[in-house]
Amino acid sequence: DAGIDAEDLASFHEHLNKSTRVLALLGAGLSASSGLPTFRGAGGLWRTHDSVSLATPEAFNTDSSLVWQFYSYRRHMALQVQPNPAHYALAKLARKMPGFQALSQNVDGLSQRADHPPGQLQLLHGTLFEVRCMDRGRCGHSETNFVLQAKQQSKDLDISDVKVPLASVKTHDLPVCPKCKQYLLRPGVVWFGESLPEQVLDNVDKFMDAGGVDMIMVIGTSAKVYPAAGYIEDARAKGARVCVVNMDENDRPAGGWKKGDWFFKGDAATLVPRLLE
Ligand code: BJW
Repeated sequence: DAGIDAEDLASFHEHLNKSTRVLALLGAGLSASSGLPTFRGAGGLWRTHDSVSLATPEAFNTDSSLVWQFYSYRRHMALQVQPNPAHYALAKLARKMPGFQALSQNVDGLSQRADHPPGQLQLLHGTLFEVRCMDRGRCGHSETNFVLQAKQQSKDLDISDVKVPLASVKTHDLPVCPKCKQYLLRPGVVWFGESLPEQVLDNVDKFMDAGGVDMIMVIGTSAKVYPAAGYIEDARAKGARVCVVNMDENDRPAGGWKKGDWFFKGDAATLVPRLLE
């Protein structure tokens, strides 16, 4: 049985069955088998651009047209694909265990579409399907929006392919805030150097302060981005055992492996439902 050692699986199940307070830190690898690319490693390039370098306020300020086309493409792709069995298994665990919280770094909306209870899903890095005014301080407009695209962008072209020419979208054709009618709209995601949503940070802090943590599952994330990755150590400090599900054994938690950790190597979409069945 690829990726699953029978003894590890048995000891994981035994521990899960005794657990009442469980966290899952989710990353792009969870949605990989749905067909969405990850950030780092193979597939982390969008055209010639490193996806991580487009996810910054500096990139937006320098080339808002390029960054809007990147996000329009990602919004479109995320709506095209379907949640996979891992999203559904996590949603099911949430319904069964009130003390389960998923801390998702993903912005693709797939956990929501798998009916993960919203109160048990903390969107650490926001969502592609909220857009908000660049003028956060004064205007502050934000809205849920599934249809907005950068103008002139054809949905039928695969603009992630560098051979497909990128339309030249002028800044004045980019989506403008409908409230102040002055500043551009931007995707409601968290870029490097920006704070995570305050309410989300509060929710996680409250969970951590409410008692011990039995286990943290670390699923499909390189665990390199903070503060998200720091929740692994925070959970350990609360007594949690760590279970990593990843294609790559080198993507281990900062601080390395500890006694009692589990590592299940392989595709999250296959492994997570087996672990949670
Ligand atoms: C599979 C699989 C399959 C593949 N099955 N597995 C402390 C120390 C050092 C730096 C900092 C620090 N605290 C803060 C910072 C600065 C910075 C940071 O962390 N930098 C580090 C990179 C060094 N953090 C921030 O700026 C954060 N803000 C903040 O802290 O504010 C306060 C502050 C500011 C400045 C200084 C100090 C404090 C904000 C971070 C925002 C991250 N935003 C992004 C973009 C979101 C929008 C968008 O989607 O475009 O979030 S970056 C990108 O990385 C995205 C992801 O959510 C995030 C994590 O990536 P993830 O999910 O782990 O993906 P990958 O690709 O890295 O990994 C995929 C994994 O899946 C791999 O392991 C594969 O093997 C695996 N895999 N297929 C299972 N089928």
